[in-house]
Amino acid sequence: MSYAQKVIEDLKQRYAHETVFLQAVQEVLSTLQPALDKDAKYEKNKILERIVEPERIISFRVEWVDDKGEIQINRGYRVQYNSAIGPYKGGLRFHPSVNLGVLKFLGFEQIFKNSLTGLAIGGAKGGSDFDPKGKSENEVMRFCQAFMTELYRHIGATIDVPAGDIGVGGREVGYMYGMYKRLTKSYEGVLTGKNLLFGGSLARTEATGYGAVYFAQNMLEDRGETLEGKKCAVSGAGNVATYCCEKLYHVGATPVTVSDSRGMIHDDKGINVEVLKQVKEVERASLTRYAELVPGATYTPVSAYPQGRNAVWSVPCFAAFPCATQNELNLADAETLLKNGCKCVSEGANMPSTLDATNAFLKAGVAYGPAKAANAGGVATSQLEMQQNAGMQSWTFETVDGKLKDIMGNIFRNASETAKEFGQPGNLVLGANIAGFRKVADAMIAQGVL
Ligand code: NDP
Ligand code: 2IT
Repeated sequence: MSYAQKVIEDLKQRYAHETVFLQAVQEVLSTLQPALDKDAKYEKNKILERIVEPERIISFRVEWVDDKGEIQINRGYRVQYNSAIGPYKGGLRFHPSVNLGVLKFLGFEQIFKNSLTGLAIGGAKGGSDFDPKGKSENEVMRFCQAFMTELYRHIGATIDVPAGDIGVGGREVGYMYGMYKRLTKSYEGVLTGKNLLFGGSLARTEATGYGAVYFAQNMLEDRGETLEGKKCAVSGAGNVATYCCEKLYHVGATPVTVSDSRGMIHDDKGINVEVLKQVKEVERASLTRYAELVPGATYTPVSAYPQGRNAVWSVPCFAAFPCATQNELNLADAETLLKNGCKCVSEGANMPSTLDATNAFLKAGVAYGPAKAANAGGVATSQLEMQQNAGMQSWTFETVDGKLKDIMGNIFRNASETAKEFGQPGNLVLGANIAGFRKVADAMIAQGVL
């Protein structure tokens, strides 16, 4: 059994119930063996056994009082996974499905993603099983404040810098920032994705979605293709999906779908981004509202999806941008996309494709940008926000967007060249994993056994 396989088997015993965590580890470790074979130092230093264990897990109770005066209890977490190359960095997710296994998967991915950005940021993730849906503005504020009354002890501008993820956007970051400041007296860049009024960066809101499109452009350019004039399928209707759609128009492509947890919108004329923003960012409504506002757009509820399948991926497209959540694209979806002529997949969400779907894309040889490379623009721009905060500066939109574009190009080239180095040109899964891993592993070795 290979070194990587031994570590995977051991983890399966220890964390049998953390299925998405095991999936993420398997996805990374199963591609690392060529790098491990090339240099014995990784096994000798037990890097895999060390890198799969978080440096620290903080788990806490969050109590708050709802509008009816009833006491509510949620669970809060921060997984400080790896600080070899910089302060812990990664988002906070508020969603009822959050548990430690989900956050370990996200934190583990974040280590390699952050390394790939080329910036000095370690890997972390956190969040809560709090469900922001259906909560009043005051309830969201009280929850965010209660969450921060514990989290503040563990974070800081040079220690650990959280940001948004599913269920956490500018509003939540603002409430958490306010409470951090009140508790610590410190006005510092402790969170990213902040409002522009108190240290936020221009282009951070747009960065993940824009970055996923820049990544697709890099992959396609390398193959002599372009997004111009092409139909694209986008899933999700949140931060990443919205700005992915916006950027697709900028580059001359047409996004024809968006989706949320209740259903999908399909419109061959193209998704109306202004209406989408109104429905999701302002009204915080379901996509049925979008269908009311845009004549000609069709709404398909989740209950009408084909068994176990996501209807978004049955819409013929040249490029697919999964921007909702993990495991939203399975093998059958991948086969449908390929059958319909899909030539490019750029992952805005974290681990949206199942392992067999990923392998189907690789086997078909289409341009496939795995999440940790394709969606790294969000966290990279968070680090640009940290740079601006540390230097007490605010850069223009064009400056930040220009840096984002350069970073996405560098990530593509790094992953692509690493894939070639290991004899698998075009396999950006292997390329991104090995490139991200080597930097962190080498830093860990240089810092000794801690
Ligand atoms: P948002 O909360 O803004 O939006 C999430 C979207 O995905 C919503 O439309 C939501 O629908 C949908 N969704 C969530 N869970 C499910 C589910 N189980 N099934 C179907 N749809 C679902 O989050 P983001 O846009 O920020 O995040 C989307 C993805 O991108 C996540 O995987 C996140 O980890 C990843 N990501 C985010 C980054 C960022 O900067 N924000 C950076 C890098 C990656 P509904 O509203 O109905 O719940
Ligand atoms: O998954 C991710 O990279 C994010 N949610 C963004 C993290 C960040 O710190 O900006």
